[in-house]
Amino acid sequence: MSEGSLVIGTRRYSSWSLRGWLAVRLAGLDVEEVVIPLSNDGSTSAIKTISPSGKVPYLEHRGVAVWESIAICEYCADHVPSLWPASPRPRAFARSIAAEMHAGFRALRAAMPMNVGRNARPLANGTTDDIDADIARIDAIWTEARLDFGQDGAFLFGPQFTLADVMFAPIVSRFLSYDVMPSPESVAYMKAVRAHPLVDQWYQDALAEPKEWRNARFEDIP
Ligand SMILES: N[C@@H](CCC(=O)N[C@@H](CS)C(=O)NCC(=O)O)C(=O)O
Repeated sequence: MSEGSLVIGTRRYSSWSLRGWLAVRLAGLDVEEVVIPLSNDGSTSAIKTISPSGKVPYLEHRGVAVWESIAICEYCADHVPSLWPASPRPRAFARSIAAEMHAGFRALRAAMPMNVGRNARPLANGTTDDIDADIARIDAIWTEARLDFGQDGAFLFGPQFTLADVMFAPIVSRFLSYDVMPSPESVAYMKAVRAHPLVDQWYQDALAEPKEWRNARFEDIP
């Protein structure tokens, strides 16, 4: 018998669900997964009856309710502290960039919604200054983390896939989908994230979802 449940949205599209799911799986929490197909209008009634915020991911574990992906990350780190880097300086950097991701990059997120079925196809109408600014900032974050903290491994803080990597994994997916090519350092990082076994498992599960769950809001981006 599992110790609770993790409610997520359509894997193909639900970038915040990917974050929550990665954190929960990295922490090894024994929860069953409940997938709710996202509706086309961003207001899925089945989610509203379950999650206090009306959004996914939503975690219930040993009677504790947690929502918001960043809070789920912190809950997982309460159980497995090594999900954050150990030393104060990299840990502060990791927490800062994870929070920056949670709060920001709205232009990029709106223009390039996650769609793991889209492969290296640029936006037909090109990017705007706001989107380019988001891409440049993400490239700078990844490069700084990799050069300052990550040199002994493939991820932002080295060999371990931390909660900072968790928060940026859907951005990697977007860059791959919309053929965004940042610096060579960041491109190497993107390849490492895509090859991570849990990220790959998410892709396989997403690509196996029923076609009826496909959603014009995400599929019809030219
Ligand atoms: N700030 C929230 C964002 C969660 C969010 O917006 N989730 C989307 C799916 S990716 C959602 O539940 N949307 C409601 C819907 O599509 O009905 C978090 O970090 O978890």
